[in-house]
Amino acid sequence: MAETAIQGVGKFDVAELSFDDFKNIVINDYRIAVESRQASLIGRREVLTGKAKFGIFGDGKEVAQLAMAKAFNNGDWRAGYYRDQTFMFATGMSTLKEFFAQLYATPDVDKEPASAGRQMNCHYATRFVNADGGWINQAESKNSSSDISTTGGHMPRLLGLAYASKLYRQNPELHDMTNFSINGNEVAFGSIGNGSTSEGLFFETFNAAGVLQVPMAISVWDDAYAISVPANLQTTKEDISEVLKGFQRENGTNGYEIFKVRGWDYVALCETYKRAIGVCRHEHVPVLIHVTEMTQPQGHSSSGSHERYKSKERLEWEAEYDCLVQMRKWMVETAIATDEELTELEETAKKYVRKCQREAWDEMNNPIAAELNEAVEMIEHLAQQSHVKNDLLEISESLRLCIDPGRKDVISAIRKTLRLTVTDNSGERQVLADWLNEQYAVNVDRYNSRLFSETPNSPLNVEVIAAKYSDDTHLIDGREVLNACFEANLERDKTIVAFGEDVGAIGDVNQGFSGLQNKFGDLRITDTGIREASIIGQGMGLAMRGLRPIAEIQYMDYLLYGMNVISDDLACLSYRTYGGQKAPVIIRTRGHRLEGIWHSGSPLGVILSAMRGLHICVPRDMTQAAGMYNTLLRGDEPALVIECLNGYRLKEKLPTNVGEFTVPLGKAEILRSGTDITVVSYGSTLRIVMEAAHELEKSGISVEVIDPQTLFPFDTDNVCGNSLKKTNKLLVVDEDLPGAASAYILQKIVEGQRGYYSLDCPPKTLSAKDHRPPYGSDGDYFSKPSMDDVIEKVYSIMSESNPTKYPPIY
Ligand SMILES: Cc1ncc(C[n+]2csc(CCOP(=O)(O)OP(=O)(O)O)c2C)c(N)n1
Ligand SMILES: [Mg+2]
Repeated sequence: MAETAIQGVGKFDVAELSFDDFKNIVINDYRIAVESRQASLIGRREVLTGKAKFGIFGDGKEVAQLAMAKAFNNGDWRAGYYRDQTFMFATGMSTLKEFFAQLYATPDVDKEPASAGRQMNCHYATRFVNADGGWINQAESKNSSSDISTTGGHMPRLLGLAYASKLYRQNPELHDMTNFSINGNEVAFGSIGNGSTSEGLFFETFNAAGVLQVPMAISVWDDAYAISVPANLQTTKEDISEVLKGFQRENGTNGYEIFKVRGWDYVALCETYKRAIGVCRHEHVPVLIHVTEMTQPQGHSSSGSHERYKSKERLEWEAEYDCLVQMRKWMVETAIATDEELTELEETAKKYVRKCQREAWDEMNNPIAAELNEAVEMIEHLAQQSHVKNDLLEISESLRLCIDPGRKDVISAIRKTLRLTVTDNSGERQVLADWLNEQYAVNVDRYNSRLFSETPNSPLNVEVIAAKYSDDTHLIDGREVLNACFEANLERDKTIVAFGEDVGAIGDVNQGFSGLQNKFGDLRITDTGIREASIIGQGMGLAMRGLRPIAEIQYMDYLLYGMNVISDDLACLSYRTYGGQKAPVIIRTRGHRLEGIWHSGSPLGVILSAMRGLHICVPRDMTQAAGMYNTLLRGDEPALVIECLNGYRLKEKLPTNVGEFTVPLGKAEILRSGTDITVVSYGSTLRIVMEAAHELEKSGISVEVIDPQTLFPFDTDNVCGNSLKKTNKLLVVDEDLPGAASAYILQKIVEGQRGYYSLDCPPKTLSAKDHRPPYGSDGDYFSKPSMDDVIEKVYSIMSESNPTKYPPIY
């Protein structure tokens, strides 16, 4: 049999398939599965011999994935997990060489397109953002959203990918967006392990899809274990489809179609997937395909052996019911192929996979070997005239002898050489230093780039347009400014949708979307269940498919319920795909002071640490918020906008260009000029700071108040640092915990903007207390910064530097 590459599964639904055609399709399928198995076996060996750091593979899950791939069409989407290599090969979304390139962490997007070497092995992704930042034609391609390692963490995203099909089908205005969807016919395929169905995110997503009736097909790969923990400790009745039976749709109800099939039964699997995906695609009904009796021939991962926790009987059963063994048996029994033919196929597959593995290894290592040789030569050259000749020769020799060297070995040797020769002034040393700097630049691109989209469509490139006001502008409630902004944007861009708890019928709890569902319909302004994580995932999936979602989290305190999705999935999407994927979802929420322990939150420290990869906007009022939405809706990156909870009824002027004016990100504003001290604050505390500054003026203290407006990016023009050159004193005020967001702001100004050199007294922070604020006005007064606190803090700083002029108050 000729040497072959994986070419994708054949479909059975071709009219008048002859037995020979049928045979060929089955044999080709078997070959894909065997090649996939070989990849798992060799992959594990590569880890155990130290050539790769970690391995987790899809062995034991191959046959079901052949069947799933047959049902997967152009335009469809996948959100899955680390067992899906056979599916990726069978659909042509990945190749064996790419599989090994990822195993070796090859930091080259051409060789490893899923993540450019950033993700562990078997974490898949297709690239749907072009180099210029535009979208590929998703309707013509097969699409896999980028995997994450957290089990079940991808479920909310799956919901959004499926929900996009619903919008594309049901909203006629979107029917011309044929680069993204053909009438919403696309199915979102999810895969998840049996153990991971215990996660809350699975159940939350499952319920939401049943409510929404979206074309989502979840396959549960059930191998009866989650690492070492068996099904009886994971799942009620040890059977997830049994437990979920209540979701089965019945006459006149919404719900699911639920299927159960054994993972080694090729024929039943093909039939089941055909039926299940047919219902899902045509009727837009979510389906669950519970694939049981799967195995793990090599155990969970390269980190341990399953002999430790599986009984002898279980291991014997797994050997017998290995899906490849069963498929092979069936093929021989039904005369699809002879034992000899299949043995030959297996031998060929083995050689072919080995060849792919070697090529991937060479492609990873040849550039490093070249860099290493260059480095050795340069170090030896430098050694000839160095006072530490022997030390340098030792470094070059051990570098030359390094087994399976990595870039870190090369760079580390050079850095050590430069340290040892710090007093040398030779040209050779300079050559080495220049080379190192060049390598740094290349390595920044390899290892540190693309946290954001870095495309021309970045919101940082959106044109700045000032707000305009007419002469007869009167004051209205802040929420009405937002409402007008949203209305104008919904009118302008048919891809914008907004959803969240109470966003639809009543237009959100503070009425920012009031009246807009009536005007634009419930597909664009939509109520959701109470399910923050899947609200974020819903937004993420929509944004990946070319829509512009505003996903609302009712209060900032509830953001924590969606935080895992934001942090693990959304924030690192661009980074972990080296810019190959993006999801420009705007998360809208409201926070800062109001009432009580769960309605006054301002946990910006948590947000800044967990959400790097999103723009973090903290508008001081609704006009600034509107300008930020206008900016973000014209850019292509995700963002969080935190409106001031207590600001909706404060009076503001309505700009005449309320849907057009933009507030640039990262641009701080001086709200009040002063000469004695700089106070930096954001969000709700700004009003207090402004009132305090007014009071302090009466005592002869001139306060400069700066609003950074966005915490990420932070004051890119050094407005704060420049202010310190004038005032030499700094106070940061916020209502987060002490040492949280205020510490971040201090780091940005004192270190990043070199503010330290302008200070003539220690910089200070004024934050809330360590605990959450108790209910009621007195609770607020005694736990969050009040005007009295700001005045006295500013005064104390002034007093510290001039006690005669500013004697202590009390
Ligand atoms: C949120 C989270 N918790 C724990 C883990 C560690 N972990 C990785 S795989 C795994 C078991 C998953 O079992 P299952 O869902 O049955 O999938 P299988 O590996 O058996 O296919 C665990 C606990 C993780 N990656 N993410
Ligand atoms: Mg399992």
